[in-house]
Amino acid sequence: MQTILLAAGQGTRMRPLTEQRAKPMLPVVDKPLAAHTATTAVNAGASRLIIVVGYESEAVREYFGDEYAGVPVDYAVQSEQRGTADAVRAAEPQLDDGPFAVLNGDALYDEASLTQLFENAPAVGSYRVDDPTQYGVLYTDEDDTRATGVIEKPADPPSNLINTGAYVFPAAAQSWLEVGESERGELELTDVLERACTETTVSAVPFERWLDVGRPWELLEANEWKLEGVSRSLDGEIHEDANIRGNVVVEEGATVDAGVVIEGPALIREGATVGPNAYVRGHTLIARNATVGHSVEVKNSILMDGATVGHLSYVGDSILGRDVNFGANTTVANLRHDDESVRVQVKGEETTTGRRKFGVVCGDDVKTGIQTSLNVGVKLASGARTKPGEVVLEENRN
Ligand code: TTP
Repeated sequence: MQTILLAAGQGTRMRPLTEQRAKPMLPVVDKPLAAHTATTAVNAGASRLIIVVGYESEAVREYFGDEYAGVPVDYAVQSEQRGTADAVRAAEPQLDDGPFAVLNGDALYDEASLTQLFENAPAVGSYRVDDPTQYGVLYTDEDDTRATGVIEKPADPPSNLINTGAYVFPAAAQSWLEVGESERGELELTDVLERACTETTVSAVPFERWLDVGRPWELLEANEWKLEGVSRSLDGEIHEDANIRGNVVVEEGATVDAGVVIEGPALIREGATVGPNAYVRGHTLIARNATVGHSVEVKNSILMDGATVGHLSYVGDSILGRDVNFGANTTVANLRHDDESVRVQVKGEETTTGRRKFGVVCGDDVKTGIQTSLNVGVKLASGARTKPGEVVLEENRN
């Protein structure tokens, strides 16, 4: 199945993590987010990938090259991010005259479901949720096996099956890509889905697992998901006094010093150093050349390449961008005293994460002064600085 992977978006809701990179290139365990999608797609039957690039495209091209997971890779450029139908239109000249799949490069799918999608074409992936009002919702027939339409964020949803953004369109849809602007001013692929539903039978394939990674806490969820799949493998240099529990991967070239406790699932990548006397708790990714130093506790967090938390710190449920440096004793709050879900500003709007525990999000090159206190849900823009002893209660400090 020829498969278009959409990876041109600006990822504005994911800022500051996307200030300097495309969202599909954000790290999820051992590879970029879109590489998980691409691998799953190939295992499910994608015979060829056409990746639509636009925003910060160089790194995408560099990573995927001209072959990935044994299938050829081509690129289409969407110079202006005008919407998903426009992105597919950019790729259309490269399609052969058969049916084609379209997947979001910022979503995780499970392989069995994607296989079902490819085998039941034309098809759209659906996912059952309790409250569909904030999603695109499918109209379906009585037994939910056929999609008959789609509606965005309805107050009165026609079903609790939402659109996963995974489609297989019939060949004829190649000539249906010129759609009008939607209410939000974008050219939407859901309009092409609507047309497919009227012209042909579109299966609604129920997905067992699916995650749309649009906002920072969803990147933590993506890592939580994919860390569940790691098997214990200790290839780095590990001090005999370190205590490694459960499914922990310490890659060759990583160092774990004396007195360290690591609880899985966790991944310590090549060039990273942990300890002495550090505590790394479950669902943590310590990426390449990152440092977790003496008396530092890190839990359920992502430290991107080169990030350093050197001394006497607590980092919980947080994402630290590339080359972030936390001064000694920088401490992150990840729980509200009233036990409510942590809220984060997303494009200027206070948004609930739905998580009882969520810490901070730091763009690349953030540096905190010693004894900085960071409140729950704080975002620090790339390159931000804090003073020694500073208490950061608010968002988006520059
Ligand atoms: P979105 O998540 O809707 O858009 P985005 O990635 O730009 O993020 P944000 O809304 O936070 O700014 O996009 C869904 C998928 O489609 C995603 O994989 C990116 C891709 N896309 C394009 O390739 N081109 C586009 O013009 C748009 C809008 C999205």
